[in-house]
Amino acid sequence: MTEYFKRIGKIAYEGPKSDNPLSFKFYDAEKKIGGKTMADHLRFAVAYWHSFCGNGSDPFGSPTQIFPWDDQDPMTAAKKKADAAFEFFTKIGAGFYCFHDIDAVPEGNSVAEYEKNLSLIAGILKERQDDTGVKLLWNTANMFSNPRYMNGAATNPDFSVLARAGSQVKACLDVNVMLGGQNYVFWGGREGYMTLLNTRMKRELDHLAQFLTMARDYGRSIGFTGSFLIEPKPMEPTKHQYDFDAATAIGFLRNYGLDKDFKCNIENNHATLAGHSFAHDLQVCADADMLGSIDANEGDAQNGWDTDEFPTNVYDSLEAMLVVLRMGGLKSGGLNFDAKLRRNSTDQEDLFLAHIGGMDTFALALGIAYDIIRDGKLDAMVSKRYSSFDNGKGAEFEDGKLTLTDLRNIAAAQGEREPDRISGKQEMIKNLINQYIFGS
Ligand code: XLS
Ligand code: NI
Ligand code: NI
Repeated sequence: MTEYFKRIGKIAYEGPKSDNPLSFKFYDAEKKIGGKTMADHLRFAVAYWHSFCGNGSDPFGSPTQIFPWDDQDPMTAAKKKADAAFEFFTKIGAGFYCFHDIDAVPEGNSVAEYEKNLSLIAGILKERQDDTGVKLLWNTANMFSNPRYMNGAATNPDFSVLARAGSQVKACLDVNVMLGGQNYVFWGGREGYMTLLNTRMKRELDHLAQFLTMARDYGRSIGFTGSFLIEPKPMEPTKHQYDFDAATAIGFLRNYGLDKDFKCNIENNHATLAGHSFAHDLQVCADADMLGSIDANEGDAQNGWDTDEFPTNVYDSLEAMLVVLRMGGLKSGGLNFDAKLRRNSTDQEDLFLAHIGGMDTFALALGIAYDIIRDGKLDAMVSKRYSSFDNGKGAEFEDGKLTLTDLRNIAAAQGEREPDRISGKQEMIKNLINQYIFGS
């Protein structure tokens, strides 16, 4: 088989003192943290689209990347790309991957041709999965790039476009089951509106829910047992997207009775675009038992769009891992790098360096988060803040045993005495976190 990443071998753990840029400094796949290997905690997944399709073009310039698997014939290119992808997954040591239908195959000129292309390449992906042990974390249908989706897919005001979207989801679910996919994702890039003046919002949301219900029913009927995942994002490309943030998506799913089968796939840079932190959206999901998986990337503080950079921010990743560990781990989700190389990162090794950086960052974050939780100092400080609800009248309030009049009487019994001012200890807590990060 052709080797595409020629001068690069399997990336090994060499420790923090290594001078070799093509080695892990912190990610030691088999090292156990709290009885579980780092690989099992972190469940890294490579994104087919950014890694093997992202050609570096932007609104101001043409492609900058040269892919050795490119070919005049699109199906030959798709086959070579699949081989290159699995070579990469194996060399970087990621246990999972994710893809959109049209990342992997040419769309063709009809539904029938699309289905044929998809099932042919899926057969190759299955063979490579079996050869390498790499698994499918999730797949999805790209229902945003083709011009037919310019007014939306499941929320398109034209039924024939909605039906076409349905044909893609059906084929993608078939492929998912065939590949043993653990989740199935919906990211609604065009499910929203550009102006309310031409939009019936309620009707579009009803359609979206109906469409998702049909996908759920079809998936379950062919043996898909994993989670369906909604990936919230507030905007871009559409001005306003219906899955604005985690809280909005969860409310929508509950409203339409979809919350038993659907969870969220949370992306760092989407949460920040919605005006939240990454940890905020993760915590909203964890509290609702709706955190399915994570698109791990980071944005740029100066930019108002989805820059999809590889994560190197240990602090953000640490806050994310605190949420993940406290909810008992990622379960069947994973950490997918929905992150791309910069336009001017054009050396072949750059794709490796980017993933190494992201994996090392989350490995560091995992270790620190584990220590913080095990030591219990932070938790003790936070628990103390709420201790007035642990017994006495506070506990009666939590148990629903008090009335508003009771609250009045309890407050009145204090006479002129104001409640104590109790410090939130934010400075102490942040200093403590820095001690964990930099103190060892
Ligand atoms: C775009 C999204 C996309 C999804 C998959 O902003 O993050 O890449 O993850 O369609
Ligand atoms: Ni994104
Ligand atoms: Ni994403």
